[in-house]
Amino acid sequence: MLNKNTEVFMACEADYSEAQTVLFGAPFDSTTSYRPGTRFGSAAIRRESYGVETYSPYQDRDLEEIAVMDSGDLELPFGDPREALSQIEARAAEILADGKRPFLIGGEHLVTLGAVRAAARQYPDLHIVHFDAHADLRDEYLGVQLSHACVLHRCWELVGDGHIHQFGIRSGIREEFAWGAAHVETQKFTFDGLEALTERLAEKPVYFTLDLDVLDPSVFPGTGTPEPGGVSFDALRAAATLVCSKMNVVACDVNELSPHYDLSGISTAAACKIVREMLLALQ
Ligand SMILES: [Mn+2]
Repeated sequence: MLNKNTEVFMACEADYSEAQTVLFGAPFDSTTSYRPGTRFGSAAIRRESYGVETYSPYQDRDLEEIAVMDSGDLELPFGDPREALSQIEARAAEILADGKRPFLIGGEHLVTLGAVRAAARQYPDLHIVHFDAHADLRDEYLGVQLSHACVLHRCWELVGDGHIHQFGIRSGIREEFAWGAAHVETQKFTFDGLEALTERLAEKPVYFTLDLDVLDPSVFPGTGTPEPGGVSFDALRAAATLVCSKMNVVACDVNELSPHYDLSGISTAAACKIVREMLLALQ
């Protein structure tokens, strides 16, 4: 008997009823400030996942042994961030309401705001752990508030002071860092302090947002705003595993892969491997 060709992230074939984590893609890049292309990120990650193993030698766990569902990509309207965000919010809210964990794959970083809106409504004491090269704390960029350059400022409006914890940040304007010093916690350049944060947040509900451009462009050139001086793949893998295994991550996302800027495919492979490690650590 022949079966329909329905592509999912490798081994993420659980039924919705049994899945604890539910993947969905948001192929949206309308506010990207420099080089667009992240709309192709989620599909590339899904397709290229078959190039890496389901088994993790780091964690001695296998995706075949856990229940994850891949619910596919949303069909988002390009050029309308408000409508796109409301569709992302609705999908995340549905998954959260069913007692499951949404795992969003971008798309540009603005997509995070949709999922954070849903998570903050369900968990009023929500904390956000944010890995990125960029502070993303501007109030507006070129006169626009719904921009990927402003996404963490928009999230701050939902979760408040002291609830955003940034790591790896190495780019922004002076005013962003000054504003951030009063409202969020920012660890520049590294993941120093992450282990202490896992203890401080203990059982607090956490939204984990991972902008892959926190990686050095030498290992992750496939992104719209590459920023030299980033962390190594292994440092990111260890840090993301720590967050997902030690914190109470109620929702998360991986964003800003722009696969066409890296014809070697290494960036997409790195993204696939990080998603695998996160899925395994979340269980
Ligand atoms: Mn970034």
